[in-house]
Amino acid sequence: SNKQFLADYRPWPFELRQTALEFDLAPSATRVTAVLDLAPRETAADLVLDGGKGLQLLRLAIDGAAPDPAHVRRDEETLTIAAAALPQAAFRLETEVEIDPSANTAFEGLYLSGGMFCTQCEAEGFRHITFYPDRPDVMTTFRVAIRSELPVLLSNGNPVRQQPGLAEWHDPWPKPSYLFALVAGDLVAISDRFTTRSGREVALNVWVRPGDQDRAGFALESLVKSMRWDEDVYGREYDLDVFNIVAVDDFNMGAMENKGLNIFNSKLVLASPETATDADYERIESVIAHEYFHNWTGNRITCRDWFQLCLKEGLTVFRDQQFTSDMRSAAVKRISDVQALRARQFREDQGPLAHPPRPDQYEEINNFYTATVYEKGAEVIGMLKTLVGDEGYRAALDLYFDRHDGDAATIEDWLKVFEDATGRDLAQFKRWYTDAGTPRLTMREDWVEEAEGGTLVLDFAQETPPTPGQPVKPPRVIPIAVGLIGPNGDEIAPTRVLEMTDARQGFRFEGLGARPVVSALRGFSAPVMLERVIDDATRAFLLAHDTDPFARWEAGRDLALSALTGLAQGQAGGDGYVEAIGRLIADEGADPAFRALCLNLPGEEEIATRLAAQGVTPDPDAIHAARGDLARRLAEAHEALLAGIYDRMVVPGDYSPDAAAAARRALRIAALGLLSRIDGGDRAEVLFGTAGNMTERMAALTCLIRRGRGQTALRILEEQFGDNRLVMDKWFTIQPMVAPPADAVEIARRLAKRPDFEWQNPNRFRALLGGLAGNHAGFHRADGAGYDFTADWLMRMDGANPQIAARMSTAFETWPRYDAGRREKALAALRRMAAMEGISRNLREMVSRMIA
Ligand code: B3K
Ligand code: ZN
Repeated sequence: SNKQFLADYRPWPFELRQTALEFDLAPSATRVTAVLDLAPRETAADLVLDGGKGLQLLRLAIDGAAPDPAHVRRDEETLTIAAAALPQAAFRLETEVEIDPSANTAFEGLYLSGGMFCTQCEAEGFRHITFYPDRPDVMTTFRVAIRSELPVLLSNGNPVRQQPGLAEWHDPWPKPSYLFALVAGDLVAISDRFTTRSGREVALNVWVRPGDQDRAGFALESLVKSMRWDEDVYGREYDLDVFNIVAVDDFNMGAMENKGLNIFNSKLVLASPETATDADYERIESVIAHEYFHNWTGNRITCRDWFQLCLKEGLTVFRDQQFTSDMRSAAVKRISDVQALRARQFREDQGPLAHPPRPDQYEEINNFYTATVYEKGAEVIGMLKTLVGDEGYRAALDLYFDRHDGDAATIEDWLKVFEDATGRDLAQFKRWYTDAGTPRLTMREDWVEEAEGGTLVLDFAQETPPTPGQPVKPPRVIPIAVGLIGPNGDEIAPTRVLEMTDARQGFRFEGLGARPVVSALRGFSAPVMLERVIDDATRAFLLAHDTDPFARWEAGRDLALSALTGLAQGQAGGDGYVEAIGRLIADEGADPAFRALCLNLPGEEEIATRLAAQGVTPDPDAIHAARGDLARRLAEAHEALLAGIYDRMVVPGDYSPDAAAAARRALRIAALGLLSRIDGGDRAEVLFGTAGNMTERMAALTCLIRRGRGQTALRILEEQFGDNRLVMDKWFTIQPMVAPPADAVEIARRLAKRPDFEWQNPNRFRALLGGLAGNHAGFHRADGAGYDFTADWLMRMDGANPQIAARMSTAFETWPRYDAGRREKALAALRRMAAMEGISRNLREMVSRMIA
């Protein structure tokens, strides 16, 4: 196999002093000339350059002369020039290659999307453009010339020359090849200006296809907010004269932080009230921020090697989460981040794909852009900040920027700045980076009544189940934020952070009057699964009184999950939950967004995950029925309250995507979702016909489909938006996702036959296959039809775009938790994929890890 190991890291034996590139663009025959100024660091090293199969080498020269062919070796992935053919001192290497962007269906390297040239180089796409040391620790300045008749020609850095048919760009900031970008097309910009704190004038442009300008404004505003925030909160300024963002329709992921030229999936740029939901707006704002923040955490300071990916991704996610908390509601943001972490990262950690935030081996690095590297990577930084405090964090970050600007750094470098800035020893803390798995934290309470008042002892035990390749897990440092609430509902001890370092550890709270109720793991202070003995009455008490919004929400969540896991196993229950929710939604003083979060029942996948963590085999059909049942009971019990909310939470005036308006809509549609279980869908039908915004229309459509009366609305949406790709992606997703489980596969099959199922477009493919995978009981249909349908499409996609096939294969990652019948069918599908002739390295690695 092609496995790479962290332990094998060696610096590149050459110094690269500058890179000059020249592109002659043509759809099927683009010429790329690369001039690399090199110098050997060690004597007698061969020069090994990365270069994919698609590069046709036309010319090779060292200091102007062709080397002796006997010293040049080409294989499928590299071009090697023997040390014997290299000068002892600085030399200039020149190559010219021809590539075919029109044949590039993998969307990695230089490719075409709707007639426009664009690039995606992270992680290892640059080697499909030219021969190069395509590794993040080789950083240099770039000069780029682009020849093309297309009107807009962009690359990184500052423009040097713009004339018809030619543009030249210079990027003065040394960067690795993965941050290179080029765009050429018939584009228009909406523009603004930004003056940095120290007075640099920056031109801001969001480039879109003609006609899309009126949907790009929100992205541009989000950029300005991000630039200001990074100055205010981290003291980080922008460092070029222009900042360009380009929207493209064919893109493998969300967006890319190329220096000065961010390239975005169009779904993360284009938004209007009629086409985008509140969630879309919030996501656009946070991804624009994320990519912008990479300018410092990723670009100015990059990663030494790809094992260190969470150095830039975990930190940048942490920063974008802070940004969104500041722009919107911190409480709501924290709760939704935890929900997402559990849905994606805990799921990953529980299954065969578990890996540490800093893996130490991989076959295909693109398979490691995961929830563990990103979201858990961010959680680890949150814990660090909790442990060292806000000031310690700020001092460490200042030191990080100071010490490592211009570096390709490591997790060791990162931890060292925290140690140096705060004096703390982080040796044990480092396990969060190197060990996989979600710790199970058990809490036991002991109350000792004494003469001068009682003592509460909290006993914690931590244990992390084995993960692939890591059978034994030593204890970690776990910051546990705890508060105490008195019997009358008043907080009697404010939040205190307990630092657990041992496998078992007790903490005492002395001099207490009466026995308090413990609010544990406030703010979700560590990414662990907390288990405690607690009854429904205490949970309801916390839901009513906890002062920590996360812990308060969590109490309600726990009530719901204990009801649902019981119901899914044929037990009775749920009355306590129904009652507690009634009190909460009647509380007009509570934040509408918070009430909405409490009203939304846990999804079926989350219920399955909870059952699996308890050692119970989840039954998808029973889970589906249990959830439907509890939703109906909630609606019946609180019909009048919910109807009142639905009628009152109308947002007056023009649509605005701000947090307050979005919160009212969220509560309104949460009420609608429940009411539609008992009103036959009548309210939803009215709302679909009258709402002026996509948030409410999609919510209404969901209810209608669930009630089996979505056909008319689906037809209307298609008539209105048939030529809008982003809306039609939603249309493709919602049908298999919300359909009754028994119908989901047939619906997906029928949709896949439509001419507008342009499966090579990643968004469209993800819409359909992701929609089906999002229907828990539908995907896990007992006869294996969901598995087979998905596997067939993954194999087809693998031939065109291995990254997308591999990414979507994670639909299977939970297979070991189900019953023998389902396991056998899922495994058969995985084996069928593994046996496919010509399978990509990407998909092969994923399926073999899942089968192992
Ligand atoms: N750094 C890119 C992700 C690249 C994914 C390559 N397979 C976007 C981001 O995290 O900001
Ligand atoms: Zn990122």
